[in-house]
Amino acid sequence: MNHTKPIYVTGHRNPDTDSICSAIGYAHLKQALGENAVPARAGKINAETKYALEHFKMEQPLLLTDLYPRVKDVTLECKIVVKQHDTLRHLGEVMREHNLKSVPVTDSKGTLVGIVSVSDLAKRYFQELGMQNLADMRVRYRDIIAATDSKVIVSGEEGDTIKGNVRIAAGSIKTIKNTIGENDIVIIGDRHDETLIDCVNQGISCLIVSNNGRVPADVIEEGEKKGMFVLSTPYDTYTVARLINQCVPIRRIMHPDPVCFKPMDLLSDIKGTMESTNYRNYPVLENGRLVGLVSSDQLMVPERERVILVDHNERGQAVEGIEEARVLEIIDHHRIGGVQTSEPIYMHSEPVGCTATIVANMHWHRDVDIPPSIAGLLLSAIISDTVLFKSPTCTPYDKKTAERLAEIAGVDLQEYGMALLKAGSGIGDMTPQEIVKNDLKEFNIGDYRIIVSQISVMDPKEVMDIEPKLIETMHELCEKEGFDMSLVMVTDILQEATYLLYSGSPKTLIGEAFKKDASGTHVYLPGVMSRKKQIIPPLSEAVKRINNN
Ligand SMILES: [Mn+2]
Repeated sequence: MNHTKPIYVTGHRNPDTDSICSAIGYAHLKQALGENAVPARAGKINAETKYALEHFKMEQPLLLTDLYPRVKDVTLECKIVVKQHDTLRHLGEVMREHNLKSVPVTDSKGTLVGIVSVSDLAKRYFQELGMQNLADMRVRYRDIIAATDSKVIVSGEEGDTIKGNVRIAAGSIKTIKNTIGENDIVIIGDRHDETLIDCVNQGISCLIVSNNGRVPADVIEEGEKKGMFVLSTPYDTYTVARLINQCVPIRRIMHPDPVCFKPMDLLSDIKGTMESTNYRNYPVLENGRLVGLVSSDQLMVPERERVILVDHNERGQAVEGIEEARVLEIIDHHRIGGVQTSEPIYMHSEPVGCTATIVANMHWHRDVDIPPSIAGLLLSAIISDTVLFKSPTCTPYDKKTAERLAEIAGVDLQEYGMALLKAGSGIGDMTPQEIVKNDLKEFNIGDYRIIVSQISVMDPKEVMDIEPKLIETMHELCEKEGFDMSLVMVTDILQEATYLLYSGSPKTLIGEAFKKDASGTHVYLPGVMSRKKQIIPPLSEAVKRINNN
């Protein structure tokens, strides 16, 4: 399998700054090591990340909505097309030369008008016994001339399609006169009697003399007068007749208006159409332009997208369709949430404050320089994940890495750090839905499906003022998506504390986990800033205790 497609490096859904910046940073490392890696994102960029990208003049990574295999993933490039007015002879040559089973057919402007297959050609071969109907097939004289390698002794009206029937002049003159009629195309051998001129005088449109036969002067003279074709071919009569049959334009045997697909069609969506139509190949069109073919055989084994996950490892947090993709590597700093792969993978997990810390040091361990703009992004991720080193998840390693990155990026750590956090801290014009879904992660804890969102603010009052509205939205979200609980962490960066809002059941879980009175809609947790270190572990422990009782 040749890997022309890139490896996507992506963070989790509802991406935070670490998920975006570590994807960019790790893709940079892979590229530097010679791999075709492309940074991607599994969702919309938040205000804080936007600030970082703009500050360091970096582009947003490519949006990956899902990893389900699409038509574009199995489309074969198609360089060979035939024109609808080309002959079957040309088609046969093209198919033989390129070993093709089907060929798309275009008009003279290059627009797709049909598709033609080997079986169409075979069908035509068995039908060609009745040669007389060639007139209906709109065969052109010039194609006959080319196909039979004829020398044009007298030229009739070029560009015309043939009108009469194709006849072989054989036997007595009487028989011949009885068989041929006006406008016919007559194939004749090298005869030394009056047959040739007699044929011309029947008002035929084309006389083809086989075996390079002699053409008498009176035939040429009369032919010119009548404005008909007189041709001389090196082939014998039988061969000429067969070659004329191959002059039928492709248009006559192709499938017009073929079933076409678009590059972004999901393979799962086109399977049914393929089964019901049962063709071998289908053209793929993008904006009406032919981009390739998709074969029904390929559908069975599409090449899976290759991805590297950064800043997450749980399926529920990964981009949709991850089960259809091949995960090559995981670079992360979260709990291992039940990873299962079908083959060995590279996994780099460290209990540090930020994925970007791991990514930066991987560069240095491999002697790969980090450009200032990427250093700036990795730094932004560390500031964001550790809330400027205040989060309990922050390690001295994160701090040391951040200091080194700040130097490369040429920014003042404290000054830039506060500006970044401030950019991401206001709720601005966010709707309750957007707040509830901000940096949302799904966790399976015991038998419970729990979603935990987090919003970091300088002034929690702004969010807590609309608490009833948020609780209502959280309740609706649980009902709609089937979650047991929805939690929202409203984290006060300055006070280093979190208001934990909750909706759903069992509410006893909150009281059990945080040893607080959980009869209301939120608990206040001083010193709590980290979801993965201070929210998820106590919830897991509480679920275990509840289950044991
Ligand atoms: Mn992270």
